[in-house]
Amino acid sequence: MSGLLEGKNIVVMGVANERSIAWGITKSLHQAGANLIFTNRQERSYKKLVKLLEKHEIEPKLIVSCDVASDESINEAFAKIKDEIGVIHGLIHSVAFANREELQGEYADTSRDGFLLAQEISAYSLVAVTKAAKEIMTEGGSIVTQTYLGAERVIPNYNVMGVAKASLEASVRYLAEDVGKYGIRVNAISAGPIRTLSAKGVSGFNEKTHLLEEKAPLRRGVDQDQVGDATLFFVSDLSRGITGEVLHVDSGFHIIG
Ligand code: NDP
Ligand code: N5H
Repeated sequence: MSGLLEGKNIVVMGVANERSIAWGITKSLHQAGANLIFTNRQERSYKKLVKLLEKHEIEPKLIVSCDVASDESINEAFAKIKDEIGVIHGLIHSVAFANREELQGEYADTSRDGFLLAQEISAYSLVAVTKAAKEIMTEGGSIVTQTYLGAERVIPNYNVMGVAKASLEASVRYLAEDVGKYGIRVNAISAGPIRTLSAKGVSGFNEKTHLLEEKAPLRRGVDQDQVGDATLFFVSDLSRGITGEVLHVDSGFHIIG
């Protein structure tokens, strides 16, 4: 796979630590020869990222701060990427947030603010970054986001995030139509449960991983590296005929009734 992304500039959003899905993606893209640009929200994530890159001897092209809750922050981040890098060829969106107390109990109890927050950070953010990224994807490109089965089915506790992911998946289709004429593709990976910082402490996570090991066709869980390689496929020209798609990387769990 080495050389598949040689000379391509790819922006990766959402590395919080070594367990992040975005870190699995980073390793796959790096092995394929990509030049990597990173964005973080929290200082803590920035520090973790710098250490991880050193440990794995990956030289980042640029690391910029970006809080997707703010248009100003997104605009500043992409202006800096434009100034220092110029053209980009790919964007990895691996960002989501909902209030922890709304990821349990009844969806019907979701607050107005909690609903809007989950939509803003987990779904609208893809629209906002696509808008910014398309301006510097002048040679065509590929945008990849991360979703979960809870967008398609009612999965206990996923609640407000399930509705946000449904909105994210619909956005993938609408955005794919908009930017297709510029040679830009937009796709999503729907990963099975992976133990990350976000997943920490949320109710029902352990049962979900056991369910995959018992019921999925492949009878095993999913890891960050599998999502990384599937994302590499979407970023690379190997997937040049595919856009507006949601690809399940879940040991086949979603086909089981
Ligand atoms: P992580 O906790 O590792 O990553 C979540 C990231 O979201 C963090 O890097 C965090 O940045 C970022 N983030 C949150 N709010 C903002 C914001 N306002 N602006 C910018 N960045 C923000 O968890 P995962 O790797 O699990 O999550 C990545 C994606 O994968 C999410 O979309 C998640 O829904 C999806 N997913 C996860 C699955 C799983 O089982 N883990 C399964 C299917 C999909 P910071 O740390 O700087 O705050
Ligand atoms: C059915 C399940 C289990 C229940 C639902 C979990 C949903 C998790 C998604 C969101 C993104 C988690 C979240 O926002 C946590 C925050 O409230 C608290 N955490 C933080 O603030 C940490 C420090 C930062 C880094 O996190 C973020 N997000 O910024 C779903 C699981 C089986 C699969 C899963 C875990 C899916 C998913 O979308 O992540």
